Amino acid sequence: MTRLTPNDLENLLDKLHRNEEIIKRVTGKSIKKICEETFSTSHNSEFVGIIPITAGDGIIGNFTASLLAIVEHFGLKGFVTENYDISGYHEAIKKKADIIMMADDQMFVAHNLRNRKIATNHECTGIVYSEIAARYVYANSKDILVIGLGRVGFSGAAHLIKKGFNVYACDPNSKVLDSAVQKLGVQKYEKNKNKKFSMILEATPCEKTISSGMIAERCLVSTPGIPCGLPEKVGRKYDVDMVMEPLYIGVVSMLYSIFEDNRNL
Ligand code: 0TF
Repeated sequence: MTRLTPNDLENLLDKLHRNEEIIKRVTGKSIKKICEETFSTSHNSEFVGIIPITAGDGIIGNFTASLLAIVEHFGLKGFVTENYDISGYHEAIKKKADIIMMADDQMFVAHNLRNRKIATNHECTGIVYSEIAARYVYANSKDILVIGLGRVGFSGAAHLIKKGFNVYACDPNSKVLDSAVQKLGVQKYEKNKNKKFSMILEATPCEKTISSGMIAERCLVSTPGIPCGLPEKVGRKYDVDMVMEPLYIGVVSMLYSIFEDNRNL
């Protein structure tokens, strides 16, 4: 997992609006609608407490402020606690937060205290970016490529298999790849077979993971990966559609995954 930097979080609202537009164009739906449909939940005026955490490499400038901006962007009220860590948790409960959000270097969670649901960023990021890829309006088949089978890629691949897609996957670690073949039923992507994809989920912390040989005539790359795995030159040459954003999309997915079920409403 790449640790975000304050730089990644600069102009977050611009990136957010740009990606919201791209998502609408390439899937026909808003990110909120996609999350509502994926998790069958909707929000209910939850009050969100966000706690800065000093463990490990410590506070990331702008991280908790960006989370608050995201929460407020879609109409919820929230606050960043003045205190850090356990004292921050105590403060959030005292201020009657319904949802707690906090992250250290290993884990980023959202916990809904009303219904006890808990979300992890890596799982929800995998789910939402794979959903976006899977909804590509110009897709020419149900074949989809997942690059990188870490926590995000694995979660995305599992979600796509559940949805009935033909998932091809690659990972530099052959044990990880073999395990996903066994556990999930993904197929190994073999470079020499010259198979091209119109939907790609890229979930690695590496550059240049996507080569021109993988890309179909119309192609969507859906990626939370920082840095970007699609070389700029390749992206331009093939006019690839790309959804890529550092925080917002994964956080919306976390929130929807813990909101109240709306199936019985
Ligand atoms: O940087 C990360 C993750 C975020 C994934 C977003 N898709 N790559 N995690 C570290 C967060 C540390 C936050 C810090 N403890 C704080 O400011 O509270």
